[in-house]
Amino acid sequence: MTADHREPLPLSDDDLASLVGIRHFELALLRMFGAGELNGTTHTCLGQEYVPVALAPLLRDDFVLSNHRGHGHYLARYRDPEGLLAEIMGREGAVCSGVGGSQHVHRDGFLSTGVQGQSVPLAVGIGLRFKRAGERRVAAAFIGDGTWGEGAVYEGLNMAALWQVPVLVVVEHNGIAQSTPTELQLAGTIAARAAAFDVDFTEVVTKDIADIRAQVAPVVARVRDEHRPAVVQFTTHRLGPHSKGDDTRGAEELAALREWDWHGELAARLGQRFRAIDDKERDEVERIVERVRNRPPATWAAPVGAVR
Ligand SMILES: Cc1ncc(C[n+]2csc(CCOP(=O)(O)OP(=O)(O)O)c2C)c(N)n1
Repeated sequence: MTADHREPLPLSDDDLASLVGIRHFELALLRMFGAGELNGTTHTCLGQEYVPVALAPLLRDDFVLSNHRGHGHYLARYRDPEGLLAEIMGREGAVCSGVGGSQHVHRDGFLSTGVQGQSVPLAVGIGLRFKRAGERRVAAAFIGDGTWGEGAVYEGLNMAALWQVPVLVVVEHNGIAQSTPTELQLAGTIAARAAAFDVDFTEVVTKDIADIRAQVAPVVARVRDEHRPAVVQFTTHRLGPHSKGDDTRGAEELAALREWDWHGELAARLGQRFRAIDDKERDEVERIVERVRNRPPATWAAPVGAVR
C-alpha cells in the first residue's frame, strides 16, 4: 500500500467538489447496474479519482485520450456528469448521442477507448499534428499498468521518442489488471521500459492534489515546450471491482484499501467543510440520475464541438 508521509497542502473547495462528485457518480452507476437499470458494462475509477482531478488544470487545452476506466478523466475535464450519465444510459443530452456508452466517449479534445493500448499510437498521431501545426499542445494518454502488455504501447513510445512528439503517457498503476496482480504479468518495471526508449519517467505516489500538480507541471511543460515524450506513473489503488462485481481480492486486502482511500482521509482532516461539499455533490448526482432516467432515448446528433 502506498503511503504519503508529507504534510498535506491546501485543497480548494472546487477540487474537493470535483473529487467527491466523481466518487458519487461512480457509486451511483454501480447501484444502478445492481438494480438492472443499466446495460452493458462499466469500469469505475473508485479510489483513483484524484489522478484526473489533479491533472485537469495542467491539461486544460490539450488532448486527452482515455481508457475503459475513463469516467473520472471525462468528469474532471468537463464537470459534466449529466452528459456522461445520459451517454451511459442512452438518453437525450448524451455527450455523443449514446452511441459510445461508458467506454467510447468523444468530445472536443477528448476520446476514450475500451481497446487497451490503442490510445498511445493515437496520441502520437495527434501530438505530431500539434507539433507540425506549431500548436503548443500535448496529447495525453491515460493507461493502466496491465496495458503495458500491449505491443502498440511500445510502437507508440518508439515513434514518440524518435520523432520528438509531445506525448504524455499517464499510467494509473493500481497493481492489478482485471484480476491479475501486476507482479504476475509485468516483468521488470515501467520505469525501465520508458528508459529503454529514452523517454522521461516520473513516479508519483502522493494523493495530495497540490503536491501532484507541483511534481507533474514541470514534466508537462517539458513535453509541451521541448516536444519530449514522458511517462508519469501514479502508484495508486483500485477500490472497487474491475467492472461491476468481479473483485477477486480478499476481505483483508479490501479493508486495507479502504484505509488508504482519500475519501476517509479528507473527511477526517476537513470535517464539516468536507461533509457539506460531499453531501451537496451526492445530492446533485441523485438529482441528475432522476432527471436523466426520465428522459427519452437519445437521437443522433453531431458530437459536442468539432474535432480539432
Ligand atoms: C486489447 C484488449 N485486450 C483485453 C481487453 C479486456 N480488458 C479490459 S480492461 C483489462 C485490464 C486492464 O488493466 P489495466 O491496464 O491495468 O487497467 P485497470 O483496469 O487496472 O485500470 C482487460 C484485460 C481489452 N479491453 N482490450
